[in-house]
Amino acid sequence: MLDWGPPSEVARELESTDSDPEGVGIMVRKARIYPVRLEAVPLKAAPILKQELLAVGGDAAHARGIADHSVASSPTVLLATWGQYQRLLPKLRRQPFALKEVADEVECALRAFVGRPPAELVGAHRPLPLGPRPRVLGVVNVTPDSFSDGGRFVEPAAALAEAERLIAEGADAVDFGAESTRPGATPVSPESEWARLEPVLARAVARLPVPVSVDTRHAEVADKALDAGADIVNDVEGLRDPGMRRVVARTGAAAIVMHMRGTPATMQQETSYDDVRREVYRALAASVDRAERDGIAPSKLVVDPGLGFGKSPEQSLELLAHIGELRSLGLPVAVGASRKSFLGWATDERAPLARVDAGVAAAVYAAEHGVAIVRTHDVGSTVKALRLWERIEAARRVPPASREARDAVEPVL
Ligand code: HH2
Repeated sequence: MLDWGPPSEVARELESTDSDPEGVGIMVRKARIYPVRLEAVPLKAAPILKQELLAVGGDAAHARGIADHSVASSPTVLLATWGQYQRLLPKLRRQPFALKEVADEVECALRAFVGRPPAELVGAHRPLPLGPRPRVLGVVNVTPDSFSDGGRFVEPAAALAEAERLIAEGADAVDFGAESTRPGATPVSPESEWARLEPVLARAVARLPVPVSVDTRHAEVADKALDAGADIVNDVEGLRDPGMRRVVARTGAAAIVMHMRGTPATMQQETSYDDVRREVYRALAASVDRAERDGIAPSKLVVDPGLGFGKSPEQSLELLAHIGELRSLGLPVAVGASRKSFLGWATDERAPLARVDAGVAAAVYAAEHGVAIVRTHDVGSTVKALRLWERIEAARRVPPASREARDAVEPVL
């Protein structure tokens, strides 16, 4: 049995048989199926799509109702190798019944498999370099009531010392928050939030050698923070407020668009989803659309599923399990699992500080699934785990010897 992952490992294994390099190149392309899900393929298009896939050696699953015309459209899962898609796409583009649009959608999904994340996230003042391992966003809560570190960093000097400690441990950026967004937290007015943040931020941007992010859902706080030198807005309300979108667009800040229904005060009454993965995906796509329409460049945006925000433990776990799917949105993905209650639920640990190991495991899982930014309180252990992950990845991605195999492991569209 062979336990291989990326195409480079497949190629080197095939090369080790002393097979002909051209043959290795061809076989590498056959070793992996790229599953693609389309949400609503029209009734007339679905059977043609299946036929065309079968003709190239792939397959497609759609609703039984397509056969007896009892549905108008169907979610469809396509199964094919890279080479099979290359033969399929030109054929679809010559067909009627919206199959050209289907081809475009498939191509966009395939891009998510092979596309590299941008080299950096350009903040309002400083860039945050991205990849090859996830960047670590260290958390400092300047609040009396945050769920895991509330009260520890209310004093500006303590907050700053914590930020410096996180950077010494390897944080690539620091996220300052001055309003707890845990379920049931008392909302804080923008004035009080800024009163907590201002003395910290002014010193932080002058002293810290990394980009500074501000965790706020209030446009006026974001505006003042960016003016004071912050680089990134981390908005748990996903840029829902047009005023927040205006601030981000005008200042050139980067923004983390997080998913949450309602507000921190109401979110736990909104945990009913038919299909949490798809609903979070669609909501994030809509938020990104709104942001782009309001003049925020895609290169400024990051998406985050908002684990624990109006989600049951099972739903948070499901979102984490499928976190890689969010890469289909074509943007870097961020995730924050550290110390959260769903980790406690999964590992039977009640105290947030007893969930550090589980948070590190979640970060490694996220890395494995292409996440670009991990938000955590526990920077030192997360960075060490991710460094090991990076070394393991590098060992899996040693390029094969022949040019043919090297070309095959980096499929292009
Ligand atoms: N989680 C929290 C706060 N902000 N931002 C993003 N992008 N993603 C998250 O998962 C996320 C977030 C909750 O953690 P914390 O800040 O420690 O708690 P509190 O809201 O109680 O201050």
